Amino acid sequence: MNQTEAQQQLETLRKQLHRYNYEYHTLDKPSVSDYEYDKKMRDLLDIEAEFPELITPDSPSQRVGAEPLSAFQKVRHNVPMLSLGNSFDEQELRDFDRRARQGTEEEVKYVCELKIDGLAVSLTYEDGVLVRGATRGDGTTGEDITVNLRTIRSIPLRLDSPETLEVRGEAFMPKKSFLSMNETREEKGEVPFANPRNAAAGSLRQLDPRIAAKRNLDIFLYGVGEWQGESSKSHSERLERMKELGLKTNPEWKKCETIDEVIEYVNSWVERRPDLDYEIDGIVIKVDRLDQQQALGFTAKSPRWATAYKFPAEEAVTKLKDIELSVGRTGVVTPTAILEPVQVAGTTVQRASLHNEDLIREKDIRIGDTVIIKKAGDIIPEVVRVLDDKRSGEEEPFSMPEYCPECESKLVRLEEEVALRCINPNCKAQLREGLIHFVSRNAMDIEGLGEKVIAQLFQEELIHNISDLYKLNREELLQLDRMGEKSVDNLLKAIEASKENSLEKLLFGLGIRYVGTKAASTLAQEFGTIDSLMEADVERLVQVPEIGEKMADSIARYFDKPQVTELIEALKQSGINMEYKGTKLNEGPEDSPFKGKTVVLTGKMENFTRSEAKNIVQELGGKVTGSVSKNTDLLIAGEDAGSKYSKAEQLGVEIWNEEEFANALDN
Ligand code: 1X8
Repeated sequence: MNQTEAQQQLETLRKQLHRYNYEYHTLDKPSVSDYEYDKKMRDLLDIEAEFPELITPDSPSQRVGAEPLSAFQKVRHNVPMLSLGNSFDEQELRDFDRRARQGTEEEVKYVCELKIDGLAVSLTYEDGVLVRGATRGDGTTGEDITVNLRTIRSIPLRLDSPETLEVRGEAFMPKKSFLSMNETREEKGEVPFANPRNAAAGSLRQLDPRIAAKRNLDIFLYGVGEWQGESSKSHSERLERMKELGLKTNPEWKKCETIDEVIEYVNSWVERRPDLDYEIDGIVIKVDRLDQQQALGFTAKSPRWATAYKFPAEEAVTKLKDIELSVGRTGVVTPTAILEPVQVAGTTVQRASLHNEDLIREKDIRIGDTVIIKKAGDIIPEVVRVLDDKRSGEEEPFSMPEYCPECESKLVRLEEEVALRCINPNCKAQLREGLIHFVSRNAMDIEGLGEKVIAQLFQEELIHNISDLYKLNREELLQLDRMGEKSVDNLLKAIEASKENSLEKLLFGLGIRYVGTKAASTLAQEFGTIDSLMEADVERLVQVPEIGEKMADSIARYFDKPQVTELIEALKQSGINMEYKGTKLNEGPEDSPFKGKTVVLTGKMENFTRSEAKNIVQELGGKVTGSVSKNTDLLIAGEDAGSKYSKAEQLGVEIWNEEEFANALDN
């Protein structure tokens, strides 16, 4: 066989194997026996062994890479991978529907899909060839786990058309595979995985792809990050098109014309859920039309055009052994129930937050009680109620202490709050919790500094506040339990790297009351440096779109504190970046009518779609927001404008019609 013949044979074999693979793993409908498949694969391997120069990355022989990696590379998602807002009951679904209809000012149809309980991943295809697979990570940056994802047989290495796109989906371990794998693990004396999701995540986090290859993982793809030349107009069209390309989509999705149909779909799955061979934790509801999705847009965390309905939580009965107190970063003292360990929804639960004293009173929870617990949103354990008839009389009522369990200063109850707070700014617990927040993913993102390590750092008095973090040295860290040379080196690297973070990460990390990630970004963009933010007074702060009075007040008061000024100074001394590094808001041309203005769009226009109008305003330096407030400079109203119009009139906001908008553009 010469090279040309080999090339031809390889192409034929690869096409056939690709097809068989797709039929078996994606359609679940094999057309040939395992024997025939194996034989073709052997032929392919033989030819590739003879002509290694003809091996391509999308060859069916190339699922398992040869060598383990030493680490995963970070991957930035071009389009962030967001999480979904939750709905827990029918009313919340109806609220979602109402917001969608009000936001679009149109009728809205939905697509309902199963919410797979696995690991969110992204797959990038260039000209139809799989080039990258990544984890969601924090939504902005994930890890490149291409080598592991390639081992999942339902992931095509090549699409049926040379498309360039990034699709998203959920990798998971089928229940059957999970049960048999755990059986084997237990036989071998290995620790079993707690649930299929952990098993899937653990498998994909292995540096050696041979491990993932053995784990029998699967995938359902359900969304698109980017798609060059995409023609779909709706999410349902997208799902159809993805399937045509050979991407595995979940077959159970349904188009629903009304929220009542959505609710019916949701209820039907509450019952059918146990029959599936994979775990689902809810139903995802998405606005079908893509133009409506675009009009609804996003909050800081999630799309406004989708929601995740979470199934009611599983409950369990256990004993409440004790109530422990902890002090949070804002000084709030929270009681936590210590429970007899019990399995709920796939994990062992031994603690549950009791929130505050009022709640303990209300539910009459006593130490020694038998209680029902559940996981709210299937994640956070809580005590539902006490089983009174199980009482022996020995149970002890609980009352909150008068003094801080950490620093012993007197606790106070601030006006209108149920919480008790420690207001000692030097309380060790608050500083410790503040540091835990400071290093967390959305804040300074310092990996390797877990809660246990931080607790030790305070215990050993190696750290007294946030700025001490940047003064830690190797020797000090090596003293700590479970910190070897390698973890210490990695930690020091992570601390060093965090100095280069853009300003918004620091702002969020400082833990200023009411300042979440979105506000931190807005402030960083608006002020550019921490110095100019610190100079801003409340009056200046409220001029920033989306910064309300309460937040402005909190920010100004925060930076007024001498210990804060000292902290910022110390952080500067340690070389922490205090500038915004992201792209500046588009400032637009000097003579733009929208420059620096906050604009709201409403109603239907004849010559512009909502998103065209939005893009134009943004290009010209305007900021488009969703609702009218006193910060709004201009409302552009098309036909059938509703409540936004009357609100703008009330507030005396300038209002333009389509003609005035078009004229402004002409000028
Ligand atoms: C997460 C999930 C989505 C879907 C299914 N399972 C999930 N775990 C779906 O859309 N069918 S969407 C999603 C997200 O956007 N975070």
